Amino acid sequence: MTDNILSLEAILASAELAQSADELAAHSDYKAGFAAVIGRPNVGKSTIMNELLGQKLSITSHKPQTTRHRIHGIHTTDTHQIVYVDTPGMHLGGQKSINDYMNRTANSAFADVDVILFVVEAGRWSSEDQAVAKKLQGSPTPVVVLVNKIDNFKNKEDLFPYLQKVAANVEFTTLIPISAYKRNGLDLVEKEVLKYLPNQAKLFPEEYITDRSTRFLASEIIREKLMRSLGEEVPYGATVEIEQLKFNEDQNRWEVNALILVERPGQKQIVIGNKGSLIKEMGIQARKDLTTLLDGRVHLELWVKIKENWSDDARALASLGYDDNYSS
Ligand SMILES: Nc1nc2c(ncn2[C@@H]2O[C@H](COP(=O)(O)OP(=O)(O)OP(=O)(O)O)[C@@H](O)[C@H]2O)c(=O)[nH]1
Ligand SMILES: [Mg+2]
Repeated sequence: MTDNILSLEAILASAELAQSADELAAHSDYKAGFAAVIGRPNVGKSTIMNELLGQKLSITSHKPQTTRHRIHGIHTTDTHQIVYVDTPGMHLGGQKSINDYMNRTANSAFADVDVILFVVEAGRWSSEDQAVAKKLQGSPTPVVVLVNKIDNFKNKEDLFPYLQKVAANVEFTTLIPISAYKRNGLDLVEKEVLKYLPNQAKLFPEEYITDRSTRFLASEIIREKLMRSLGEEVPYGATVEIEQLKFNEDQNRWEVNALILVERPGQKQIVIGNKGSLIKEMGIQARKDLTTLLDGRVHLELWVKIKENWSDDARALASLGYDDNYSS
């Protein structure tokens, strides 16, 4: 017996095992996993993810179909790591390749997550919400419904008929009314998500906030300014490609060259604006956010080019980063 204890001590004294024993202890109640944020366009998915992360990662605008790619937002604490998966809004209209890409991307985000956050907009239930609800029927993954934008209801009791309608149409485990704007209910969301995460070690190093590259985030910042500044039609025909992103030691600044691709000459003119006024304004806005992203001075050059029909051409899409198997 004494012999056994001694040999156990000897084994634990070996550096390798002692370390793994430590690790085991540290991870035994650590939780980590994925929470997909899904729903139709414009319900506030990206705003919610940003607020849950406590920082702006995913771009937002009042126009539907702002998010075009899947993007991970990683929230790490001493006790858990939640990887939120922001997704493009699932939509019914739009027959172009880019619409297929966006819907496919959103659909594939359901797979292999620990919990689904289905976002709807307080007071609005459309055929697109219904289509998402239908997809979730019989889901083996738990579904939490987030009824967002409750700040639009002064009298919260007026919400009840809507909540009942949602309850009649969606199979869910929990429904949480929230306002991303006012940060109401977000702590409840995090608590709810944690219920479904398995005990396991971190999935990403703790300093990671996303799985996406700086280049990708830079192009998204510029695209956000297009979504926010342009009228109804044009932003859907526009995409952004970063041609150069490098730090210039001599000038002590980042140099970012980006191409805004549009589909028609008329769109190019709109993006440029009267005597270049619109592109200049968008550049000022984008540079501000890029300065935060890159944590340094930024020199930004924007160019507009026509690439006909890029949004309905599968090969052009893939070459522009609309790729199902993106690597960064
Ligand atoms: N009143 C109100 N508006 C909100 C709230 N959350 C988001 N919004 C607004 O709703 C609009 C859409 O927000 P997004 O976060 O871009 O929505 P989304 O679901 O990611 O949209 P897509 O990317 O197009 O699918 C923006 O104008 C937001 O400012 C909220 O809690 N209250
Ligand atoms: Mg979005």
